[in-house]
Formats: sequence, C-alpha cells, structure tokens
Amino acid sequence: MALERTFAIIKPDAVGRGLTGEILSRIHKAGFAIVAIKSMRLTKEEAGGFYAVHKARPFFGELTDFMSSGKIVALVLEGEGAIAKWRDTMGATDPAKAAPGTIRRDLGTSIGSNCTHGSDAPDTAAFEIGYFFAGLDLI
Ligand code: FUP
Repeated sequence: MALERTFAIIKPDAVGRGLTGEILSRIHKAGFAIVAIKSMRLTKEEAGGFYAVHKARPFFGELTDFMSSGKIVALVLEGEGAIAKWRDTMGATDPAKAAPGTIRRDLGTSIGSNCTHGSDAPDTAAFEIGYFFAGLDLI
C-alpha cells in the first residue's frame, strides 16, 4: 500500500460539542500522522466552494449553512492507504448506517451532523488539501 495524504474536517457539530480531543485521539490511535492542522470558521461561500460537487443537490443550502455555522478543524492526515483508512475510521455518511466503533456511528447525530469529513479519492484529496492549506504548511 502506498503512503498517502488525505484531507479531514472535524465539523461544527463536533467542535461545538467538545469532541475535538476525542476525534484527534481516534486519529492518533488509528496510526495517522497529522501533517497540518488548523482551527477556522468558513463563510457560506467558502463552504460552497469546498462542496461545489454537491451544488445541484437538494441539501446544498443546508450543508453550506451547517459547515459555516461554527468553527471547524481542518487537517491533512498521512499514512499507508490514508484515504480509504480515514473513510473506514469515520464510517458511513449516515451515522445510523455506520459500523459500530466508527466516529460517525459513535458520535454523529444525523446525516448532516456527522462530525467529520474525509476525501473519497486521490483527486478529491489533492483538491481539498489545496483548498485549505498552502505548500509551506505541508512540508
Ligand atoms: P461523505 O463523503 O461521506 O461526507 O458524503 P457525501 O459527499 O455524499 O456528502 C457530503 C455531506 O453532505 C455529508 F457529510 C452530509 C451531507 N449530506 C446531507 O446532508 N444529506 C444527504 O442526503 C447526503 C449528504
């Protein structure tokens, strides 16, 4: 398996509920290296640019309202097969359908308030990392 980087977000629901430490702990326990990390608040427009692929979906307005509703923690994670591994650590999009022991199952409360984001493929990881971090942050 190749050493990869993926992009992760601890979403406003998780930050607001004080779950940042719990999620960072799970990231460490799963064996990821944290390459870059920052706490920030997105505007609705910035959230829309990040989720541009979902622009035509009925939940886009709600999604961008939610993602701009409070602080997030943006991260670049590195490890062997990091993209699939982080998706496995998070669990399925809908917490009710996510496997036991995953972040979304254990901590998420709805399909929208599902605590974390993770890139789904190498091209989206490259776009998402570049959307949030500059080259100098990633050395
Ligand atoms: P994921 O890759 O698991 O984050 O899921 P998607 O890219 O399909 O969706 C992105 C986000 O849109 C989800 F995290 C939550 C939100 N969403 C909804 O609010 N309703 C839906 O029906 C699907 C997704």
